[in-house]
Amino acid sequence: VKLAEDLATLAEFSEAGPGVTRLAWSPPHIRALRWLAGRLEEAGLDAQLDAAGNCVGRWAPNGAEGQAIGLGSHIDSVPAGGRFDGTLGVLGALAAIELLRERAFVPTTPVWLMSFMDEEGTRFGESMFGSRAFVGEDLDAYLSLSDSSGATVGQAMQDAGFSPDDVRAARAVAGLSAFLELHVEQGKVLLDAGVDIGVVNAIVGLLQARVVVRGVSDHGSTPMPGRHDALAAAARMIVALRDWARDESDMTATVGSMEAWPGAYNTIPGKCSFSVDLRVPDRARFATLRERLTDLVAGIAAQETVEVGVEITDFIQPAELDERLLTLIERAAETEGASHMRMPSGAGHDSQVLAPYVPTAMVFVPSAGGVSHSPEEFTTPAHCELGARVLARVIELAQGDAELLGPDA
Ligand code: HGY
Ligand code: MN
Ligand code: MN
Repeated sequence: VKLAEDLATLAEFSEAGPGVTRLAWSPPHIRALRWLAGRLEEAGLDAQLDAAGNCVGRWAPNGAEGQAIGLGSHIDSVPAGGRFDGTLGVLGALAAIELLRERAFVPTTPVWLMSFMDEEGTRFGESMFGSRAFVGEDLDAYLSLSDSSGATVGQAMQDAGFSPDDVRAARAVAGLSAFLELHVEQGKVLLDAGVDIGVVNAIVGLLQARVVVRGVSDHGSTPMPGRHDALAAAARMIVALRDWARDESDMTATVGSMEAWPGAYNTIPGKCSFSVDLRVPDRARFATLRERLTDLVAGIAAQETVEVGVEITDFIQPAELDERLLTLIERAAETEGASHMRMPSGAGHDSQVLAPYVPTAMVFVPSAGGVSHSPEEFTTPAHCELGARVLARVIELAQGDAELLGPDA
């Protein structure tokens, strides 16, 4: 299979600068999607870009019909990201299909391969646009989000030749009997355990927010008592969020960006805003995050005599993944002689959008050093190929599982 070559080719579609920068709807991303569609056609799939900018390939050899087994992930990246996050799930799925074709394996049901638009959400502040369109979520509000240049999602779509009015046409999840996503782990669990394959049984819930603190701008010589310092208050909130997550065993809290106004060295900031990314694996605690975040920042705001507002920008439920598929993945790994272990995903994925609509599971392969969202991101060619081989085995095994393949298999 040409997986290593395809990964290298795809990595070339990027803005200039370190790592891979292929943001949603950007010219490098659209060029990459068009290259991908061509590559899927070359592999014998019927490929097109749907109304939400998803690249969807359909493999239905010998007129295979009924609900399809879906494979896929995303090929948009974070700024200065790596060359494996998302792309391995898309190109590994392609390699799996090419492996099956080499073995003259003919599935009784179709196999679809999706590359979902804007999984990362870093350009417009909300993630998983393409997979949300694929399951039929209402994206009207999403279309009016804007990026740092002021361009809205709708305008970015039009610039790329897509119509925001057609997004609903991308709904196609009913065509799937199962969905599988191969992904680099983006952590060190497999590395530390010396295990080749992660059988992902749960995905964390993601709460993302923007916190705005308002104080009073004033001269840097203002006496300390009686200041209303928005930046100092925000700093306390950020450390309190970190300490909260530290005190919980499996929670993460990340503040990735912050701005202060007016931003002069000799002026007390009257306004400060920062991003918040909170994650827990279980629904019960996920349901409490919004209120606990609001209480935490309100308490500090009161002590600091400033005002605070919290805007939730992303709220994606944790997902429990499908037991039957997990068992198939374990058997597939064993067929390939690979060690495997069950584990949750600390990163968010399109799979958690699909999981409420169709049996879904994920396969992890190790990340070197656990590093991701960085030009240093790396997974060995052997692990990349193993991931593809495991997907191919799951497709073979699933064919025998009439129950899994849906009623009309
Ligand atoms: O943020 C995440 O976990 C994913 O990489 N979008
Ligand atoms: Mn990512
Ligand atoms: Mn990803």
